[in-house]
Order: sequence, then structure tokens, then C-alpha cells
Amino acid sequence: MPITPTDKIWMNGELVDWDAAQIHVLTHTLHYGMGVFEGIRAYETADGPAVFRLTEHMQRLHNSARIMMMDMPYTVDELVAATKDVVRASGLPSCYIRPIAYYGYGEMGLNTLPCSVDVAIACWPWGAYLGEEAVSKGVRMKISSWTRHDHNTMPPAAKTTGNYVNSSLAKVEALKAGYDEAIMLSPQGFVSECTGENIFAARDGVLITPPIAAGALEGLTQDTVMAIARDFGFETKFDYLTRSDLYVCEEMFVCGTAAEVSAVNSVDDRPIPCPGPMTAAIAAEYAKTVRGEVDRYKDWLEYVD
Ligand code: PPE
Repeated sequence: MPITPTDKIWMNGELVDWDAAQIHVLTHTLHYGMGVFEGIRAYETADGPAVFRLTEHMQRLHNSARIMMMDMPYTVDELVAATKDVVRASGLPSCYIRPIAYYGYGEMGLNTLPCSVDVAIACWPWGAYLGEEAVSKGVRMKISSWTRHDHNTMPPAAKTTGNYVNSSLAKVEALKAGYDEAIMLSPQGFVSECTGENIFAARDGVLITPPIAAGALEGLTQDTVMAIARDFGFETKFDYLTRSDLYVCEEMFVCGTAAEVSAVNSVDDRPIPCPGPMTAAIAAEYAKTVRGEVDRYKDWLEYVD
């Protein structure tokens, strides 16, 4: 998906011009893939742009860094303030925000301990992540031939740049085969997540989502969806799912900051009712929640001004 440039990018404490936000070709993370990042959205609200669950995203960034033994040079509060500066500087009413912490230039080799950590935060306008069609018709899913990382190989609980090599292999395979998105199975064969979204599937009226133990990222949208579902009186739980559970589920959707709540219309060409009633209700409520239109969840909005 193409990037539309904005004016400024925050780099190591300063707002720099978009085109000046460059790094050296010998930047450590470019070679070894050990960086941590986030995907966040700001939405247009009646009170100006607001970033959805910003502090929690920055806490997760810090947690990813802890898993990687990377020393974060900025506190959560500093990153929150920097994000608001970037969004404000863009003048955009809504945008996608990409913070990244990476090992910079100056060291080579696999010992990361002496490496300096650089941090950047950029934002730009980003539309429907799984395509406009996906929103109206639902997405076609394929179980990937690529297995999700194991916890003892590449910790999937950390949002690490290198983890996404696995996601990209699966994404391209699925697109080439004519599907919209891939579903990854854990090394034990359980449903894990998609290349950039968590999964919910309904069995016997219960919305089930795979746990972190199955290799899923601890999704903030997943958490938002569970809160919204409970308000509607829908039962939700973390549990293991097999591919057969997906083939016979009553309804299914995937969710993430970029993808928001996207209904699934088939898995491996087995049709799934789409959008299911719980999916439709949750997707509509999610759209209102992120825009500050649901009083109960207003605390999740962090206003830029
Ligand atoms: N799993 C993965 C693998 C993942 O990348 C994301 C976010 C999620 C689950 C959902 O997490 P959350 O956003 O907290 O609900 N994926 C980001 C997009 C990745 C990309 O660069 O593309 C996102 O949604 O921003």
C-alpha cells in the first residue's frame, strides 16, 4: 500500500522534514531484523484528532523492547507526547502512526548489547488495510503453508520487525493464490493469527480467539472487541482453535489496528456466513468507539490537542 508523505517525522527527539528522515545503509536492524514497532491509528472526532489507546500501544512497544533486551531511550510518556506532536504537525484529521525503535549505525555483528537504539515516529493517511472490497464483501482466507513462529524461535508476543518475514511470506503466498489474507497455524497445528490481525471465530454462539500461547500477538483491537462483545452480551473466550473449527464456524472476523474489524467470507474456499450478526454489530460499534462516539470508552481516546 503506497505511503502518502506528510510534513514531519519524529526522529530521536526532533521533528525532521519527511525527506530528511534517512538512515545509513549499514544500520544494524536493516541487516539483522531486530527492531520493535507499533501500528496505531488516530481518528477524527468531534474534539479533533484522537489517538486510540496510544499509551497502551507505547507500553506494548516497551514490552517488545524488554523481550528483545533493547534499552528504550524514551519513556512511554515521552513517546506519547512525541506521537501527538507528529500527528499535530501532519495537520491530518485521521492517520496511521508507525513508531519504530531500531539498532542504528555504528556496530555490526550479532551482539546487540553495544548498539545504540534509535527511535522514529511517522504518520500518514491509510485507508482500508484489506481493501475497500473487503469491507463490503468480507475477506477470503487461506491457511498458510508457512507455520507461525514458535515462542522459542522468534517470540511472537514481541512486535519485532524480523517476525514479519514470516508474515510477508504468508501474505504473498495468499495473494498469489487469489486470497485476501493468510491464516497462520502454530507449530502445534493450532490457529494462531493472520499476518497482521487477530482472529475471532464463533462456535456454538461463543466468540473464540486464540491465546498468546498459540503464537498470537496480544492485540489491542482484540481486547477492544472483547469489551464491546461483552457489552452486547456475546460470550467471548481465549481458546485453541483448529482449522476445522474455522471451516464449520458460524461466523468469523479478523481485527487489528490497520484492518479494524473485517468480516471473513471463506476459509480455504469453505464459505462462512458473512457478515455474521455478531460481526456486524461489533464492527459498527468499533467504528463508533474509535471516533469517541461511545461514552463508556471515551477514556481510550488520547486527544492530540
Ligand atoms: N497480529 C499481528 C501479527 C499484527 O501485526 C497485528 C497488528 C495484530 C495481530 C493486531 O494487533 P493490534 O493492532 O494491537 O490490534 N498489525 C499492524 C499492521 C502490520 C503491518 O505493518 O501491516 C497494525 O494493525 O497496525
